[in-house]
Amino acid sequence: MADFAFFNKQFVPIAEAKLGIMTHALHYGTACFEGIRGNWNSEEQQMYLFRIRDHHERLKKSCHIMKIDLPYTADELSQLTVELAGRNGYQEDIYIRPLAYKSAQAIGVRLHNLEDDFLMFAIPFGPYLDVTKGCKCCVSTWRRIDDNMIPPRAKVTGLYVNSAMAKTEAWENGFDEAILLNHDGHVSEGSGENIFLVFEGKLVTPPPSDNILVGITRDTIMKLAKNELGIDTIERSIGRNELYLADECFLTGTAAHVTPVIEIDHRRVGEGAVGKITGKLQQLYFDIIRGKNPKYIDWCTPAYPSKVAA
Ligand code: PY5
Repeated sequence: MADFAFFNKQFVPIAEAKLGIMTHALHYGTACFEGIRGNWNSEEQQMYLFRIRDHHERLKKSCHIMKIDLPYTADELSQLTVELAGRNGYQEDIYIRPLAYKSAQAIGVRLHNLEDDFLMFAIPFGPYLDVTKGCKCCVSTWRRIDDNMIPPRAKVTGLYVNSAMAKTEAWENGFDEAILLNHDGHVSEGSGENIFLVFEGKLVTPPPSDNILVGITRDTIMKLAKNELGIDTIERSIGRNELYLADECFLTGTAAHVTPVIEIDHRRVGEGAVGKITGKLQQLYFDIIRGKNPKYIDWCTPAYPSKVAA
């Protein structure tokens, strides 16, 4: 079966979806994207797309900030996502990438007076970081970009140069992931993940004002911690030293799921293994994203509706 992409307002074989070399977004990073997971449930032979409407609502907000005209509602985008996954028919975990971009074949740094377009494709996608053993992080020498440079709340492609700088520096120095501080020196987030610390049984995570992307997984974890474990999350600025003193630490993101952090800057976090609260949240999260917890089934959209049990 050919893999399909949504491109130029229609579904086409992915090999036929090609962009011109003058595309504005390629030159200036003028595009907004999302990452959405489809999680394969082998018992049900079903693919569950996680929180698709929330992802598309965030995409709409990113486009608003970037003056990209995206002529679909969040519901229409969700419908297109289900259709894309259905046409591809994968029977394994996938990652869906919607991208709204300045499609004009034009030179000139600006946001105004340029055509926009939207594309979307899906690829098989396993774990992004080691969710079992956990990962080793460093504090990056690169600072998280400020709201007055490129709004971090928007998932703008150009913004990801900042993440790529930090990620590669971390990797070249033998770490799995980077933790970026903002301009005030407060902990902001990972290169592609939000960060949580555990102190005395409570969760602590940086507020949106510390230049984070307001993650959908972050929101999921805050709700699960509260509803299922009775644990509150405190949103407050975090100092670098707290990274070293936390009882537990984990990263959250669509790609990263819930990834335990076992070491930061060559210092053990807690016991240097997956923490108790981290482990519980991880288990809850993995069941929910595969549609195995009826209480949270509204977050999961089946990609193969014909297989939904009557
Ligand atoms: N922070 C940044 C900078 C991110 O890129 C992401 C997601 C998150 C936080 C977490 O957001 P959410 O929980 O809504 O996914 N990053 C993308 C992802 O699909 C790309 C990562 C390589 O996970």
